[in-house]
Amino acid sequence: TSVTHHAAVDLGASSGRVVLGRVGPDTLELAEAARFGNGVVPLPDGLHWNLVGLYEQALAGIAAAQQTVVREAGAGSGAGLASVGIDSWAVDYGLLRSAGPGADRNDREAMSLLGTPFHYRDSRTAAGVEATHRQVPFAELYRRNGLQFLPFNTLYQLAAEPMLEAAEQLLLVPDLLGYWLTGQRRAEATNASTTGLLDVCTQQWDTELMDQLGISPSVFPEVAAPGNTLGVTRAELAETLGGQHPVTLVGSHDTASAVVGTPLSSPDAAYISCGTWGLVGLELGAPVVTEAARQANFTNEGGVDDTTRFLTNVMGTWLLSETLRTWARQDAATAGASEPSLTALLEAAAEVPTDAVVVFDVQDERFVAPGDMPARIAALCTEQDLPVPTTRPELVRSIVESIAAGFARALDDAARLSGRQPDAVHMVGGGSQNALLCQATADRSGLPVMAGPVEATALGNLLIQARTAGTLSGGLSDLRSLIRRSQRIATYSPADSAGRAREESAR
Ligand code: LFR
Repeated sequence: TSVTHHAAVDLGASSGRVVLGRVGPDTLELAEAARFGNGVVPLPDGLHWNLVGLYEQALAGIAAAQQTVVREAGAGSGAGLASVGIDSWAVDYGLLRSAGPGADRNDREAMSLLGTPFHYRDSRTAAGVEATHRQVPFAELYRRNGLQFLPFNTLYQLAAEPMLEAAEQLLLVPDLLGYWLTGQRRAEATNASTTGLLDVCTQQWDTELMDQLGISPSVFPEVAAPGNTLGVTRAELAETLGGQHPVTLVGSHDTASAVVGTPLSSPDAAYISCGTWGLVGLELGAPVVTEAARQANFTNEGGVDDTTRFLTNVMGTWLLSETLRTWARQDAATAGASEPSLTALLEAAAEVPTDAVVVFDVQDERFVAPGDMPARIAALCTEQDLPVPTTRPELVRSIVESIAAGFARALDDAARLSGRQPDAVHMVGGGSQNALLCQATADRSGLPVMAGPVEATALGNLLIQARTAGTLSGGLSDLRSLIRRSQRIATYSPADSAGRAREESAR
């Protein structure tokens, strides 16, 4: 049969999902098997993730996907998932060490998790940044790893990691879930590129850099490229998962899968993968590790099929969601108040007159940690002699326009630094559903915005699985043409150029 079924486990910072894909040369259909919340877990020693909980949700989602496939084909048909693939946010990790002898354990080499993995928004990394740059200045780091400065890059976290000494192995989040599922340990290449410890040219571990930083190279498993098979789900899980399924390495950094799932209209087209973060940039054939790129804080992350993701992190929907969380908390203290809804707020925000819009710098560091964003925005505006947005719709509109201004600047930088001239920008991910943000991005960048698909990350994950299974073939542009044929994409034209066109035709 030419159609195969695959389950994509896609974990974002604020929600996770398991998506069932039916894929064939002319077929690309998605069905959500599970969706669950994710977020910051505050503990006395800092901010963490609940990774064991996410693993449990992933298991339930894979099981549900398998059941759907079996039900639709009819029991006894032998139908089932052809594979599973996992992606998540980058940089974060779990540390492991040998579990030691255990009489009932099947796997004699089993490893135990050491401690509770930290959330990259935890502030302990600040000390790690200083310690690291004292040993290797940022300019040299950039030459070696090609990575933009983000205070939470794995190498900085490790410089502030008390548990590292005791660890025998480090696995990034999708690799850790892959280990729990299959018992096999690898470092998937696209995500490994976000650690700061991968050589930007060879895409292999930079053991010399590790030595300089006092990090033992032995904690890192072998790097493996997407498109390889990690293993098969453990026999112990067969009852839960309705059998044993191959686990395929996909672009396990969610942004790498999102770029695969972006139907780029031309080699020069730019993209914005917009969720919690807005990742703004271009797909290139080789890294750009210039002084100008370093100063503009552009990163060269590894992409699927040896591409380079030349991009920069801009504030995404995090500022909006934290603002809504703050208001919900405040309203809960007021009897009779209802939960503020994003849809209603965005509708009201669209009516705010432009002279009430305040554009502020969304890249300000104070917005990284969770908390009261309306208060932090007000403080920033006051410091910079900007008017403070007064009503909720004004603030929401100002946030959206400020994010769009950040996107437009990053698009300009991407063009300047790469020498490419983008003729369109693709907005994918949750942010592509925000019409106000799409239009503002078109207006402020002067480029048409092609919005969608929302589930670009899950799509990119599924397409690499299907290609690995032999259902699809070809390069990224072949895979993307299937997206173009099957998914709905909306276009937002920049107001300015529309206005100019009208003026010109009136003359
Ligand atoms: C997006 C993302 C970004 C990365 C950030 C932190 O979900 O993966 O690419 O910089 O999260 O891991």
